[in-house]
Amino acid sequence: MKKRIAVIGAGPSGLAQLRAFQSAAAKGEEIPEIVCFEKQSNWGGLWNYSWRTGLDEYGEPVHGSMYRYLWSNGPKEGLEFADYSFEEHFGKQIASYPPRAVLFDYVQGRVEKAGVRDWIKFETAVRWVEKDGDKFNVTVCDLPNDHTYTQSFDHVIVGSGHFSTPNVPQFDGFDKFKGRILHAHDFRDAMEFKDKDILIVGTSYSAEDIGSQCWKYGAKSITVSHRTAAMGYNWPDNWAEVPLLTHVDGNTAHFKDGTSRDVDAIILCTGYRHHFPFLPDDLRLKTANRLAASDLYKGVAYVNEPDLFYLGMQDQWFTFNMFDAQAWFIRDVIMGRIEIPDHGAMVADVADRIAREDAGADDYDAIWYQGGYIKELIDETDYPTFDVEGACQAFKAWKGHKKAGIMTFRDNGYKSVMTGTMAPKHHTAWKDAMDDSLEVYLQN
Ligand code: FAD
Ligand code: NA7
Repeated sequence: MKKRIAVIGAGPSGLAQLRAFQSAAAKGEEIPEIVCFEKQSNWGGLWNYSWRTGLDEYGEPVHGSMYRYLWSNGPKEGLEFADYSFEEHFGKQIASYPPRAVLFDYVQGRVEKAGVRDWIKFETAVRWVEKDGDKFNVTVCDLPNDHTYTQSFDHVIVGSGHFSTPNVPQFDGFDKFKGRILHAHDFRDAMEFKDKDILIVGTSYSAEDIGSQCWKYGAKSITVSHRTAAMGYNWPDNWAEVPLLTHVDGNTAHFKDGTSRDVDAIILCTGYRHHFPFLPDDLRLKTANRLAASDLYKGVAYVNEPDLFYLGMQDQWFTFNMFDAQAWFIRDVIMGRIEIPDHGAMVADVADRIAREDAGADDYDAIWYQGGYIKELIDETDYPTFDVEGACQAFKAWKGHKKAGIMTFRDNGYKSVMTGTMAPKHHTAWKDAMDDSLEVYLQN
C-alpha cells in the first residue's frame, strides 16, 4: 500500500512540498500519494491577491493579507528557487524588488512546469485533524458543494501560513473613534488614505511598508507609534515616530510621552497569530513568531508527533528557498531516507536552536542564523545547493540600502546567487512607479 500524505495549504510552502515530491518522481522514484487541500480557488497563498476582507463567499475567514501596490520588501535574490531561477521563468534577468503580481507569476511558473495542479483540491477547507492509531483522520469541507468528508493519511504536513490571523490589541477610546480602525490584514488600497492623517501602531515590516505605501499614494501625514523602539529611518518630512499610543479621545490620539495628534484613521500593524483552528491541542503548534520555532525538530517535525510536519512556521528573512529546504527534508523523512531521532534528541535539537537564536546580537546574526539553517537542511537532501552566503550578503546590502534611503532602497539591484547575473536597474524609481502590473514591471 502506498503511503498517503495530506498537505494543508497551496501557498509557497505547500507548493514547495508538491514540487519536492514531484522532483523525486521525475527521477523515477516511487512517491506516496499526495493530496493537497487548499481553501481558496487558486494557489499562491498570500501572493494570490484577494480584494475581499472579513469572510469569503463561503463564510470562511479571508486568508489574504496582501494589498494592491505591494512590492517585495526584500531583494528577490534572497528568495530565488535553486531549481527554477527568475531567468528561467521570465527568459531574462529582472529587477530586484518585484511587485506582488510578478512574484505570484514566478511561484506559479515552477508548479505549472512540474504539473502538480491535479494534486490539489481547491475550495476545500480543512476542518479537523486527529490521530487515530497510526493514521490521521483529516476532515475537510468541499465548499462549493457544501460537503464534509473524512479521509485517512499516514502523514500530515501543515503549510497554512501564519501571517493571516491578525493580532488585534485594544486601546481606550477606540469605541468612540470617528474614523476607520483596521488591522494590516484588512488593508487593501493606499488610495483610501490619500490626503488623510494616519496613525500606524507597530514598527515591523507591515508598519514600514503600509506607511510607505500611504506616503507614496498621497497620505497627508503618517505617524508611527512604537511599543519597544522607533524604526529610526530617515523618513520624509510628513512622517513622525512617536511612543506608544495610550488612548484616543474623539479623533485625538495620545501617546506615552504626553504628546497628541489628530488623526483620520488608525492602522494596527501589530502582527499575526499562529492559528490552527483545525488542530486539537495535542497536535497544535504553539510558538512565538521567531526563527527557532518551539517544538519543531529541524524546524519541521512536531516533537510530540513526528508523523506531523509544519512548513514555514518561522519568522522569515528567507522565504521561498527556505520552504524548499524544509519541503525536501520532510519528503526524505517520509520516504525513509532520513531518520527522525528519539523524543529526547528532538527536544534537545529544539533547545539548541532556541539558544543559538537567543545568542544572536542583531539582525545580521539573525540573517546568518537562518542562512545556516537552510544550509543544514539542503546538505541532507538533493535540493540543488546554492550560495547561501551570497544570499545573506544580499540581505546585508539591502539593510544598508534601507538605512541610506527608506524610500529609495527598492531602486537597487543585486546579483543572483543562482545564475550569477546582476539584476538590471528598474526603469522607474519605486516612489514614481504607480502602475504595479506585471507588464509594466517587465518593461526593462
Ligand atoms: P501562505 O502564503 O499564507 O499560504 C497558506 C495557504 O494555506 C493559503 O493559500 C491558505 O488559503 C491555505 N489555508 C489556510 N488554512 C487552510 C485550511 N484550513 N484549509 C485549507 N487551506 C488553508 N515574503 C517575501 O519573501 N517577500 C515579501 O515581500 C513578503 N511580503 C509579505 C507581505 C505581507 C503583507 C505578508 C503578510 C507576508 C509577506 N511575506 C513576504 C511572507 C509570506 O509569509 C511568504 O512569502 C509566503 O507567502 C508564506 O507562504 P506559506 O505557504 O507558508 O503561507
Ligand atoms: P511582526 O513582524 O510580527 O511585527 C509586529 C509589530 O507589532 C511589532 O512592531 C510589535 O512591536 C507590534 N505590536 C504587537 N503587539 C503590539 C501591541 N499590543 N501594541 C503595540 N505594538 C504591538 O508583524 P508584521 O505584520 O509587521 O510582519 C509580518 C510579516 O508580514 C512579515 O514577514 C512581512 O514580510 C510581512 P514590538 O516590537 O514587539 O514591541
